[in-house]
Amino acid sequence: MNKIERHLQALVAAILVMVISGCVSPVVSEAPSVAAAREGDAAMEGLAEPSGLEMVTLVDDLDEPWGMDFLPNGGLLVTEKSGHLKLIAPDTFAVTEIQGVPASVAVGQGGLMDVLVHPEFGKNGWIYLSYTVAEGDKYSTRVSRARLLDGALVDLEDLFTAQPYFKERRHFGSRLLIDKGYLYISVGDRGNRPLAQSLTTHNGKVIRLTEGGAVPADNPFVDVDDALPEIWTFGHRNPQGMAQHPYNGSIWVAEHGPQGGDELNVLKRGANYGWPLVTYGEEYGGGKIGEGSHKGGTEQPLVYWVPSIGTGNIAFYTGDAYPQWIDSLLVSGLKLTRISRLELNGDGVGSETRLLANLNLRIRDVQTGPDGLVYALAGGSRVIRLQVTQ
Ligand SMILES: [Ca+2]
Repeated sequence: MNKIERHLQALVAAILVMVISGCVSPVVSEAPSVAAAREGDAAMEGLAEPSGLEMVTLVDDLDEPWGMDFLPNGGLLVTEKSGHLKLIAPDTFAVTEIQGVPASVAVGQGGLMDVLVHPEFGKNGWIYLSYTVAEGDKYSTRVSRARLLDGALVDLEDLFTAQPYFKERRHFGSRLLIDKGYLYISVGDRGNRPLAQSLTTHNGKVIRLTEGGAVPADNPFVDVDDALPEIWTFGHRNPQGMAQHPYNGSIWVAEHGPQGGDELNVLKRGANYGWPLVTYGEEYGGGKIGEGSHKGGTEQPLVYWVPSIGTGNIAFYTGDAYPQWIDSLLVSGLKLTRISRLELNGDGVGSETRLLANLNLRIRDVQTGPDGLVYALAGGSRVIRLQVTQ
């Protein structure tokens, strides 16, 4: 081999090393970080004892993630409030952006909010989104669906826009749920409290439509003059959590209350949940709201929190990855930075424990993955997973 050949051989080897190392560079730049998580009695002062739980951070560079849902293949769709829909791959946790997402506006508490994968996604490909839209300097909540195909949304259909639009930039609600072909949408009071008691607007309501966006003929107010026929329940403040009971099929809603007034409610057709006439809370900084805690014709919450935990989304846990949690409701806490675990007791709940209270992360959404593990959106940027270490 002459000198030129040796140089060529060295050059080829160097290029090969560069190409190979380029090809195998990891998709995830940092190993997932792990922190000890603790679980303890909800009423206890200070931190609980170590509980054999750990919190693994799978992704930590999202921009205010708000909602998430799993695809049948284990991929996780996550919304960012700024208007982006991300797909997190199973196993590698590589993040890609879904194309064709409808335009939303990120103002105050609004933006791109919930994402829901249709229960029969494998047959129809539908994804549902809730998001804030603007008309001049006023805002509302819209729900659309589209089919997810090759990393993009196609066949976009607008199903619902809450009426009317308001300048206020808070209390959008916006959780989505499908049950037996019906789509449920939670809408907040938008800061206009008295309208939660009016059947002529969508403020402070849970909406029920067919999954294609039509008004079902058996909705409770379809025959009431001036009432909006989409309304299923009313008297809600800012319902940001919704999940279906695994055994009796009822729909439970977590409602972000005023100071000391977060609620967990069980939806009943046509019922009034009381806001702002009835609440266990008070104005931020003190001051009475409404008429007290009870009133004829209004539903009592199943659970209320004093002080408020700042409820986000909720999820029933029926998996077996954490033996002590079988048959629990998990409630995200934004203000008290925890997941509250309520043991199911018949159609109600029993004792409450708190998870992750030692980690100081705001929890926006919580879901059970197809692997039976609990996932959450935490700290304004992370997807985390809870794992048992022992
Ligand atoms: Ca209430």
